[in-house]
Amino acid sequence: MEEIFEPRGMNRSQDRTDGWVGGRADTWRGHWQENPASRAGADARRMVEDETYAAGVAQTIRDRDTSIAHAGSAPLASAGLTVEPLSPGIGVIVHGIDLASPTDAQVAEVWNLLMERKVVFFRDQGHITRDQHIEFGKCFAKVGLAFGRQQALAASNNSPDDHPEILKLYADEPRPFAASNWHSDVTWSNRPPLGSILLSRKSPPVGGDTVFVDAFALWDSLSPVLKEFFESRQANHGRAGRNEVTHPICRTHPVTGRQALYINPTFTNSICDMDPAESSKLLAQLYAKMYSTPEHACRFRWSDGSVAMWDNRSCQHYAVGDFWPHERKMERVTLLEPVTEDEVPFWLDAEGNRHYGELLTSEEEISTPIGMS
Ligand SMILES: O=C(O)CCC(=O)C(=O)O
Ligand SMILES: [Fe+2]
Repeated sequence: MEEIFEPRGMNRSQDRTDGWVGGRADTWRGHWQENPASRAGADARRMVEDETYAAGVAQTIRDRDTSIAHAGSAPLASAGLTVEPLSPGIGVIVHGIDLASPTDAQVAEVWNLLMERKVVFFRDQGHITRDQHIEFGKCFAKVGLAFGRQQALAASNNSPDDHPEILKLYADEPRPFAASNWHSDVTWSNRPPLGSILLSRKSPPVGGDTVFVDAFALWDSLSPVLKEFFESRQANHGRAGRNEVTHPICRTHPVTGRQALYINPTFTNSICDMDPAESSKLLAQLYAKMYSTPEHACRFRWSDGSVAMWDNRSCQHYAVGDFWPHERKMERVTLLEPVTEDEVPFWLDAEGNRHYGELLTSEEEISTPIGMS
């Protein structure tokens, strides 16, 4: 694997034996250039060699950050919204909206921000009812069941009887629970949801933050060799009690056309058509890199009534499990892809052809409940 996964080698001379290869596991010696490059969608190698090109990228980023820092564009302002970015690349808090009665202009701006920032947040929305939570979701897409297309639930997070669209994620002293593992939602399904809108009904006094990582940046910061190796390749995803499904490792976003790294340690079992031991080793190395790059992440501190709305196709998330024994009560509405062909993740090749994982064979597979696992 060494030839495609090239460690940075910072500590090579120290003869380390723990497998750690530098400040963080890396795939490319030019890593120090990768963040500006990925934020601007730029070619990091060219930035090293071509000063004019690098200056142009710098100016693009300067302009973008200035507009983010100054609360955005004229359309945002005319919709009555202001924004507060959580990090340069991902996450923004949107102020000036009441989720119980958003205007059309606000819905349009929130959608644009979601595409650009991958996750948007709102504060002080604890007054909205479950019906209003669902209605807000319907402003953007079809609202699914608790797991999108899949409706069955684990005992710990049953939907309220009268609201099958709401996924309850409740935790307290006798019922510890946190989704403290990196994932994109429901990749064990053939048709993972577009995104989710998560509302805090009760937040712990401290702890229980949620961290989001930019999956476009994760893809962009792979070495060219690794990118070529992964384009057109699939990975197996699964969950106990279900058949495995396959998804492209490089996923093209159906709206922005950008490419995202679409594997996660929670549901991805292996890389297709690879020796299992080699696949495990490569995935472990990738995860070490993906989740040790704070530059690609943002962290959200919850309070009662806070809301996170994320694009499941362009980011992953992790609920920090440090709040026990406090109560933490979250309710989620799950958004479905609006177009049937977009419901199955795909990779778009240079000729414009879409490559899907294994397509569904029957309607039944979509709605078959998962076991209580
Ligand atoms: O509890 C959280 O912060 C996130 C839970 C989660 O993973 C989800 O709602 O998909
Ligand atoms: Fe999740």
